[in-house]
Amino acid sequence: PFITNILAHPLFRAGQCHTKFIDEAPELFEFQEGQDRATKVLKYIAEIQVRNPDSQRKQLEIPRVPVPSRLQTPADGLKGLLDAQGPEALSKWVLGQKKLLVTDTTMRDAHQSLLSTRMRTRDMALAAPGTAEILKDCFSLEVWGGATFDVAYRFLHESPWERLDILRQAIPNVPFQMLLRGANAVGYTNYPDNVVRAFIGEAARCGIDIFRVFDSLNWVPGMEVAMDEVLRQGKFCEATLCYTGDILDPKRDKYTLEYYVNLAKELEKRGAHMLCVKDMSGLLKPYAAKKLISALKNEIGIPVHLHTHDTSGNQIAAYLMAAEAGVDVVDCAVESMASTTSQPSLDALVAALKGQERDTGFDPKELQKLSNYWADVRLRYARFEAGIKNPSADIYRYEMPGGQYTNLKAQVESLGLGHQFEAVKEMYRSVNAMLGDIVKVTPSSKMVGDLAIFMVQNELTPDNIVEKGEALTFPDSVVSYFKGMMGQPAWGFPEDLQKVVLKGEKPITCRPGELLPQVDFAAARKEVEKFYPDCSDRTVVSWCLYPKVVEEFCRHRQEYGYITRMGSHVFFDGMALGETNQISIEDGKTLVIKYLGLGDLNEDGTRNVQFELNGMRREIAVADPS
Ligand code: 3PY
Ligand code: ZN
Repeated sequence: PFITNILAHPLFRAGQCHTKFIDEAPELFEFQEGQDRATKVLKYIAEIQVRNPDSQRKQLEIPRVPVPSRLQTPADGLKGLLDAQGPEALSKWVLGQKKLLVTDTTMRDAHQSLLSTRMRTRDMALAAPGTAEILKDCFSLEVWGGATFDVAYRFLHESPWERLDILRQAIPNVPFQMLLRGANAVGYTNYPDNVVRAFIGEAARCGIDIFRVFDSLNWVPGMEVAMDEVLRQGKFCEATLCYTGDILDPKRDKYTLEYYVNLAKELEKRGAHMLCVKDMSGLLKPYAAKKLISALKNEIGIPVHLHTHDTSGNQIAAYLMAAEAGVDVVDCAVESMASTTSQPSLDALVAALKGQERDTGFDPKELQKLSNYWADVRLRYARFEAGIKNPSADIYRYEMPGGQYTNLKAQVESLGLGHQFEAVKEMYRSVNAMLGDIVKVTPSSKMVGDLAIFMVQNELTPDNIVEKGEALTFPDSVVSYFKGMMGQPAWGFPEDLQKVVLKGEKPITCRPGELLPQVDFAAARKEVEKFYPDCSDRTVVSWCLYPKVVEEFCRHRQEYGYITRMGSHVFFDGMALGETNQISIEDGKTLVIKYLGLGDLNEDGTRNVQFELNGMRREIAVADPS
């Protein structure tokens, strides 16, 4: 291969090789393996090139805003305290603080809610050193969990575990937080207990410090195993009550102040180090926040962490009210990734509290650097924006989680029902009423959305669904809900509808984990090794959660190589004519790729795509779909 490389080298072919030729051309030593890896990456780009004509391609990467740098060793943050003294000590420390503490959600919920979860690890990694410095005083950074786990594999062709490794290494000083859907882990259905435990164990080993555990119906048994495992791992357990309804509205008599206080007490009793009030739809109005947080601070002894989405535009006000009522921590995002369906702006909160009793202590000028960086990154993800440009107080009517509010339109459009979007939103509301007013958050919110779409598609109404539904097969999520596989709603199921959906199948009333057979991990590993030899334990756990998605990810990696560090404009759009890019495929190994153009169509339907790879011309033939 060495001789082949010499013969193919442009300097050799141009007769320009002198005595130092070999020293100055390290690419001569790239033998088969390196060539193969480079070819895979070229193939990935070539396939994008043939799908989109060159004339439509955006030009070179938008100039990147310089990434804020950090000092050699990042300044101390709370991670040191947590590691040295444990979760109880952190919980106590929080209670002793006067300032309002903050969790930054930019790398998880903010892009999940604004950009369909599509933020790539590369763009986070570039922000990480600056984040370690500028956000060193955060209570935590929410960087993992929720929908980011499967979307990383499914759409970004990257490993969520590697993302965690990279961020952990760059940000060793601030606690990392993840969102865990209780028995649904990071999926949409309950998993066997040993899978939930194995997943938490791996996440803890890979760097998650704080686990925010919730159940999509506020059903405590649905959180039981996850909470127990977090505690067993010696990690910080943030148990969650999901807020729905309106405690200020006397006509909403299910989700009352008493309901929430009782739930909070139960979670405290079960060993939580902190309580999260998860206002996933942004329904906690400012005066309700004051009332709820005051009551919780009076009734429980653990700190209270408030999470919300600013869909209505009211939520900085809600945070200020909550701060007055003594809330300990609130969730915010860097301002260029904040507001509307995302979290309230960190920059705005910092300014609002400057010089006040609960001053957060952040430096607005430093925060601006991060905001500039994320504003620039966000431009690259414009295609994933839902076009929500203004606050929407109609969220109080629809009660939809931030991410779902952003995504539902695209989901409805993809089914050819775009013209019925308003009808689907109204139906979402009717479905909630028909089900007896349930908590709506992943996965119960997805089920309500699926059922609303299904009802619009099939011209069903709450009045005729029991009669007309006999002849219909309901969506999987709806069947799973009525079977009890998402847990038990506090006020039960509507029985007549349950019968129609289940068509003779018997629902369960116990924890699904009690019935699901435990997974045999050795057997699971054998299955994964059929398509991915020498896989890690964490890949096996991922496969137990998402078998098809993980198999496809592994196959994609075998076919297209390691593309996690490729620039996002190349990853999504390919390269402009004449553009040169450096793409790292491992530490110390960078490919220099120049795109030269498309060649003619071959007889077999493939088209040659022309590149220069590390100075040498390369043509890659890929199927041309046109
Ligand atoms: C998730 O479960 O992904 C959520 O963000 C719910 O709010
Ligand atoms: Zn959220």
